[in-house]
Amino acid sequence: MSYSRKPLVGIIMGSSSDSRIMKGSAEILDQFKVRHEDQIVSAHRTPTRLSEYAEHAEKMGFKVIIAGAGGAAHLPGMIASHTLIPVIGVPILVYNDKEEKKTGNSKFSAFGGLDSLLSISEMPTGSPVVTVGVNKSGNAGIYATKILANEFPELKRKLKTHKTLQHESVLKESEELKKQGLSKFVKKKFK
Ligand code: RP5
Repeated sequence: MSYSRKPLVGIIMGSSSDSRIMKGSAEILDQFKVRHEDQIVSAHRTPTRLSEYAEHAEKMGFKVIIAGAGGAAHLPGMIASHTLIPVIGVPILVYNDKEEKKTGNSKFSAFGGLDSLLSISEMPTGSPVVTVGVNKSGNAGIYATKILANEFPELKRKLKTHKTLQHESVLKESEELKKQGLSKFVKKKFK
């Protein structure tokens, strides 16, 4: 079976407010041509959907779930407790875009994303969620691809190329930095 024939990754988020951060996962998976299905499942507002979604994910044959949430982020942990599918949690810092639309003020998590990070990573023994850094949804996409690469050798090859490109881009930037000197480099790059 090819990894691009049907969705192998389920991306879920607690609110549409999380979508601009969570799109980072989708972009990486698209880059690797890994199909994904994206949904909103709120642990607090739609609690019964949690178990329904877990059943759906198993029926669909997802191999990984990427779950993002902000604040008291229960979604990744609760989904993990409902399924054997590995869950990657994305703690989200900026949230409540809806508030921003209404009032012009964006509402940030009171503890700068640490609330969400700890809620997701500090799962009790026996129900783990692998957690990426705050807002680092792209890393969740890469990690999901790495899990799939155990089964699909072509993805392993693509990940190797991805690593090589990263290496080359650092070397290229370092060459420019060396040639131009630090002051010129910063002026040019961040003007
Ligand atoms: C969490 O509450 C969501 O994951 C989101 O990060 C946060 C705020 O959601 P909204 O009030 O903007 O819908 O459950």
